[in-house]
Amino acid sequence: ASMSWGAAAALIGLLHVVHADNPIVQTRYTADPAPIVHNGRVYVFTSHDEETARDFFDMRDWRLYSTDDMMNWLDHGSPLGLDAFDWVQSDAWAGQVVERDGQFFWYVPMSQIGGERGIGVAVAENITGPYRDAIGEPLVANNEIDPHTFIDDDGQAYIYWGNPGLWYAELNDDMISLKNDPVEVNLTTATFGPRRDYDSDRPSSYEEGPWVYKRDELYYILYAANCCDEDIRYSTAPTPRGPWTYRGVVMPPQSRAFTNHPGYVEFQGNNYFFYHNGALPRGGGYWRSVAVEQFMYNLDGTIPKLIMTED
Ligand code: FUB
Repeated sequence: ASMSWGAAAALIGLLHVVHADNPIVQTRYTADPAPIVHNGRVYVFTSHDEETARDFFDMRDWRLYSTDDMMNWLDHGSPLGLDAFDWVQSDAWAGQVVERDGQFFWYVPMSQIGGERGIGVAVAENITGPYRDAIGEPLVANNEIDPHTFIDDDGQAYIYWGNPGLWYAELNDDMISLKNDPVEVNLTTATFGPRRDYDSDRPSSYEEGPWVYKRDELYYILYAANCCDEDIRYSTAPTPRGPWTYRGVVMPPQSRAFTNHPGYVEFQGNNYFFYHNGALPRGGGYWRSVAVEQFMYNLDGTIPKLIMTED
C-alpha cells in the first residue's frame, strides 16, 4: 500500500522534531560536558560521578562520547584518569580538550598530593587517546579549578579558569606553558551580572565553569553563576581579554543538582548548548548527567533562555 502525500509529509514533519533523549549518557553519571567538533563528529569529554559518592564528589576519571547525528552516541570509555598524573591524589573535576597542530590537549583540575588543587595537561595524538601527562607537574598550581582553553582566529590560545575568581593567561604555541602572568578578570555586576543573593564581597554572579567562544566578531563567555543553586549566564566582549558586558541568564537553575556547567559547539549549521543536571534516576548533586539543547540565536546575537530537560 502506498502512503498518501499528506501522511508522508506528516511523517517527515515528525522526523524533524525527533531529537536525542536527554540525558545523553544514561549508563553512568557524568558531568561537566566539554564538546569539540572533529572530523565530522561531536566529541563530548565529561567528568564522571562515581556511584560511591555520598556527601561530596567522588570523581576519579574522565569519559568520552561522540556522535555524528546528535542522536546516536558512541561510548569511547575512559581515555584519562587520575592515575595518569603521579603528582595527583584525587578530584578529577571539570576539564576540556582542544586541538592544535594534530595534537589534543586535555586540561584538567585535580587535587595534588598534599591537597592543594592544580590544573594539569594531558596530550594525545588521537582525539580518543591514549592521553599521557604532558608536563609531569601542574600547568597552574594556585588551588584553582575549571580550566577552559580557547584558540583565537590569529592563533593565540588563551586559558581561563577559576572559582570564585576568574583568571586568564595566554598560552605559548606548545599549549603546555603560559606566555604571561595570569590576569584577574574584573568581576562586577556590569561585567558578570548581579549575584542572586547579594554579597558585598562578591557582587557579581560569576561562580565557575568559564566557556569562551567567538561568533560573528563577538566573544562570548558562558559560565555557572550563583553558588550553590547554579544557573548559567553569559557576557560578551570585543576581544577574548574583555572588557566583558553582562548579557543575561541562559539557563535557570534546576531542582536536583546544585551545580551546572556549560559547553557549546556549532555543528553542521546548528548550535548546541551542553550542560548537566540530576535527571537520571537517583540523580542529584553528586550523581549528575550530561544533556544538550539545540537553539537558535536571536537576530541581534543574544542567546535565548534555554529550559533544561529535567526528566
Ligand atoms: O564536577 C566538579 C565541579 O562541579 C566542577 O569542577 C564544577 O564546574 C562543578 O560542576
